[in-house]
Amino acid sequence: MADAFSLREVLAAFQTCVTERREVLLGPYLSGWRGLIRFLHSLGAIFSFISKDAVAKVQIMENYCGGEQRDKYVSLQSMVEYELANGLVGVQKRSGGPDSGCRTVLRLHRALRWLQLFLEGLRTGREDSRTSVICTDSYNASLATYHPWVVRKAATVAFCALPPRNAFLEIMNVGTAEEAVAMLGEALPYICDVYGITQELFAQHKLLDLP
Ligand code: 1PW
Repeated sequence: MADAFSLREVLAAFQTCVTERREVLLGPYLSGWRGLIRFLHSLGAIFSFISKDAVAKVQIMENYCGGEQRDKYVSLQSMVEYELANGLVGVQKRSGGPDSGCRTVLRLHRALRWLQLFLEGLRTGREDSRTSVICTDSYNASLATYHPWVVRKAATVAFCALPPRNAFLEIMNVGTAEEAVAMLGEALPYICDVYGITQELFAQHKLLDLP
């Protein structure tokens, strides 16, 4: 099965995001997200409300990347510079205008932190640890802060449907559970790196609280 879906390729996309000049390229960033969304779909319909929002956010960004100003949306750095210089980033509450790239990426960025904590928990967890607990803990330590009660509730219910740790590692399609753990050990530093660069960029420009 040459085209079998594997989380290895998805995580590798985050590896190719970062340039020598420490810029984060939007192309591979979004293709990484597309892969994660495919993976979420494979977990079943119960995750569709989670993937739906991610799909919408990725779509907004793909429109920018393919639109008239596409040369401004090559990297996160060029996007931030362009949107700030042109007053496209709303710092007051959402105006009803189009969602900026900055506020949209901020949502994906926060979700990436969750993914990072979750995969790290999975990697270092004991064989008999519960995936749903790892997922809930990592969610509560990250993304949950930004979600209203109903979303938190629905997410926590969905997490209960996650398969046990070893079965989860196997659906990642990387090989045995041990091989999947080894792959996570290689791939996670790249996700950390992308997260860290983005966090610093957004902090520098005071964009971490965009409505
Ligand atoms: C197996 C783990 C995979 C992790 C994939 C991460 C997907 C993250 C999507 C979470 C979406 C939860 C429901 C939607 C909430 C939105 O209100 C919220 N979006 C996010 C990404 O947090 C905020 O977006 P908004 O309303 O300010 O446009």
